[in-house]
Amino acid sequence: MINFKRNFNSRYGNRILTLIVFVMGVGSSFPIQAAVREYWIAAEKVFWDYAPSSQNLIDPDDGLGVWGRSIKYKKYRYIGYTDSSYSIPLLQAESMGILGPQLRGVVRDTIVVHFLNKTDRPLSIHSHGVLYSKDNEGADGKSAGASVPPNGSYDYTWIVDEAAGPGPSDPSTIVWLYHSHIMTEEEINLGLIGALLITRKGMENSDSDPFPRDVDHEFISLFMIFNEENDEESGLRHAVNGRIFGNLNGYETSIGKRVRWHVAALGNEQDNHTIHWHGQTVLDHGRRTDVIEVFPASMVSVDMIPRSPGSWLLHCHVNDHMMAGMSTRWHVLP
Ligand SMILES: [Cu+2]
Repeated sequence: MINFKRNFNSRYGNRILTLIVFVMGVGSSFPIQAAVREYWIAAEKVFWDYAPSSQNLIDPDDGLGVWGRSIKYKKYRYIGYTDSSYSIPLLQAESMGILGPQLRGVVRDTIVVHFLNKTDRPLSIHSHGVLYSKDNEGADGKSAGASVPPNGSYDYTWIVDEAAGPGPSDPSTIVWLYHSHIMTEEEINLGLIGALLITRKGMENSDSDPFPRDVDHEFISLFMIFNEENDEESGLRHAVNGRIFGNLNGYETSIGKRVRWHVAALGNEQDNHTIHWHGQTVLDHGRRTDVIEVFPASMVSVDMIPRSPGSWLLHCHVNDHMMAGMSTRWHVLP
């Protein structure tokens, strides 16, 4: 595999390079496209707190119920770093919670993810949406990137072709999930999950800033029930980005801003969620609504321009999930 490391010295974990080279996969080759965005991601064991306030911040009088018997667990996470020293973590918005680093690309880019497995079990990174050779799939058998052993590393190369970007009816950015894909269900439940945003070519702010120029704030919301104790109700954590009962902070915007929500779900058959915003409607591919339906591994991007100031609920509208804490607030300043 091509080693780009010496070409970069990035403090931001996202540098571009103009170059045309070829990646040779097993039985296939893809041209690397003009801009290369580099990321350094380590998988690490962490303690995760589903409710750092130890309170039900939605209905304080109700407390955390059976779902609060334990709120801290050993989890595994993808942690982003600025460079190959894996010493300085990337800054990450508080609202992203347990999610891995926010990856971004623009159509025609190439994304190179340098993965270092600092845990005690083999892991991988498999991304939805992008173009990859078998060795860059991060899944399925014995190909090179399918299983990275403890203390091992691997460089994944993903091509952001037209088919990885927004379609004709999509907004200027769309969301893809990435996750580990060996014991997939276990690894997702452990917390090895993140999101990749792809911007339509020409809608990026600049070559170095892939953020879409027609949006002021982008938020990611992963609705997922983590199973901590053999499917016992008291062991289920009905979470938004890994936080329960209003403990996810950082969804902050203001009146008139152009806000895009990238909503996704993961998990099992109970992870059928109906995401509801109070105070505001969203535009979902031309359809006006204030509830978005997601199934496990669904990914959808919707837009809004907040019209009413306040701290508003954002919650799953499935009764059992709502009662179990799948709820937080988003804040609209005047
Ligand atoms: Cu739900």
